[in-house]
Amino acid sequence: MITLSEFIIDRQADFPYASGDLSRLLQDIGIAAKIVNQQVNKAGLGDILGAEGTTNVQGEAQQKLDVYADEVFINSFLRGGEVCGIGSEENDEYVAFDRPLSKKGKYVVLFDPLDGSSNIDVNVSIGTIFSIFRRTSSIGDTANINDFLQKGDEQVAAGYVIYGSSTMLVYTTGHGVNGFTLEPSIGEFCLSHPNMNIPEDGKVYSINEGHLNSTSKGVQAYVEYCKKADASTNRPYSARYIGSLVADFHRNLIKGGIYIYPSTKSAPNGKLRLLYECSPLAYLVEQAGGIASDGKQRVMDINPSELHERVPLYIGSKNMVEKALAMLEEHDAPEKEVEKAK
Ligand code: P6P
Repeated sequence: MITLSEFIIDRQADFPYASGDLSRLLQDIGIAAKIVNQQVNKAGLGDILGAEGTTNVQGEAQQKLDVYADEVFINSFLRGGEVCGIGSEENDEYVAFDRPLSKKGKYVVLFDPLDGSSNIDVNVSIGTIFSIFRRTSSIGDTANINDFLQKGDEQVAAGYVIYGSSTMLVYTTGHGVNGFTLEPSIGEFCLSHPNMNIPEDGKVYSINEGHLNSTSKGVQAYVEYCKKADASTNRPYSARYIGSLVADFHRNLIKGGIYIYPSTKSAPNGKLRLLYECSPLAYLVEQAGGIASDGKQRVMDINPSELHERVPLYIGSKNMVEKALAMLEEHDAPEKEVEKAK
């Protein structure tokens, strides 16, 4: 049984110039995840349920567990010293740490402390998503916005924690994807899913069909394609939509599938945030052999312009995402829009 800490140290050799800072940062994330897991596991018991009575920058009611998870991860990064600043769904602005030790930190972390938090009160799996960049500002200076507005290709590590029937931490540092399951009896994440690869095909499509009438013709055509019987292409697919991105992504990573959060009339850029949801999951899925697109371009190619920027997301099995993108191209091409305008 290999623990997360042992694995991280072993893999440090993948980076000849590694000083151990990234290794320590990844271990800090593992510790924070165990602390959050403690509370998630008993959310129904304490008074930690229910909204904190505040709203985040997205205007979404903040659940107490959201705020708690945000604080746990921030404190872990502050204590570790490897991080000079953070961006989080629960904080309107980025936070530049002003401790002298933190100003020497080489990395910034963007994270969604508890994605899918509306599911907390109904006991559905939720997750933490994180993305790690090397800072672009000088070591010793105070972090600035440019440290955070980096495109996905610049990530040095990315991953998620899923608090589900078991608690898992899945991450990549650019050398494949590995999954660790929390062994409660020893309080350690143990390697359970080495070298994860997403099947090129799957039988599951994940999209909120309640929004379908406000999506493009291409999205509607792809969903109809998913439902049409054709044994030669494994269809009809099964619809699975948990309302928790990490849970839908994790299932599709293991079994194959596609997750779509498209542009809609009310949300032209979709709902999901580029920097701490789409970009880290795009890094993971590409490392696992899959594809992540905003419908027009590779998610990892997008140059962010603001911290909480939203983008549409098509992510999962290579052949399924390629088919979806082809149907967007066929039905939503700009010249089609010109025809409509006539
Ligand atoms: P909708 C949760 O709020 C989240 O960010 C993702 O975890 C989830 O997949 C999606 O939004 C659900 O959004 O609009 O379908 O309820």
